[in-house]
Amino acid sequence: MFWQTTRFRIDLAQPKVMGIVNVTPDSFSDGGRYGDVDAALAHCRRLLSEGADILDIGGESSRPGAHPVGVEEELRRVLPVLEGALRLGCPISIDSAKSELMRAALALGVDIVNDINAFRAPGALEQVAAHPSCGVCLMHMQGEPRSMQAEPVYGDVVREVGDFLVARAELLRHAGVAAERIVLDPGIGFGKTAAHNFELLQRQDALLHRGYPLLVGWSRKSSLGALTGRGPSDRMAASVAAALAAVQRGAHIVRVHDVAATVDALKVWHAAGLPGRSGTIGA
Ligand code: 8Y4
Repeated sequence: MFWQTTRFRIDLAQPKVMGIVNVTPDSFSDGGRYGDVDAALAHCRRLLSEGADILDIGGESSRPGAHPVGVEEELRRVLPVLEGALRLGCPISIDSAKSELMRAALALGVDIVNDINAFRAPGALEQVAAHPSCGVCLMHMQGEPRSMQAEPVYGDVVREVGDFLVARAELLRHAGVAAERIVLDPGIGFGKTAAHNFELLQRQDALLHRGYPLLVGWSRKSSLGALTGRGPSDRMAASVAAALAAVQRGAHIVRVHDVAATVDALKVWHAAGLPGRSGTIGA
């Protein structure tokens, strides 16, 4: 299985690690001066040296309760970092739900658009449909970031998430986006209780029989805190365990903060030759 992106056709026979690069004021900020860009690019290089296969660069916090950022501000934060990151020789993903950001990032040559809103914003679908080859990640979210954790309700969360993702994928395909460009993501933590999230992990195989590769992001999320009683900065072991469980259950790409630890764990998992991932050792 492959993921077609702008510059790279990514082989998903082995699980891939997407490293998270947040370009928000609380991450690499000296108040918007050039130091922010340098710090973000230094972080990119570090994640690559640790074994990241893809870098996901975003300028808006999508944590529960976070307030939306204006387009101009997001462009100002993210574009200089994207420009530098595109010279690092690895696939670069833009984490944004805004069509203006997508247009600017695709014009720079970005490889993947990762949209937590699955291209539901006005003009978003048109941006990727107009591009000949960029990769897209469609993520499920119930509600919107500001209010999504208020009272998430599902009948069957796995079925509803799967049906939504396949419907969005079909819409993109009808708009001209080739199937090989599309990856699905259940959106762990986005309008879901801890119980919903763990059910999505336990029954993750049900999201694989749809023919599209699966990307999953458990890294440092609050469901892991609910289980371990630990805060966001102390969830690395839980995050690595969740990433391994997701890969064991067939995930093709894991989105993580702690690249070095995840890559180490995947090496051991691979050497253990466990079945799973289509039943083939290492496949
Ligand atoms: C601590 C740190 C606690 C970060 C929570 C968080 C996903 C994603 C996010 C995901 C895809 C996050 C942009 C949320 N999560 N994109 N983005 N899949 N495709 N929260 O699961 O990391 S941001």
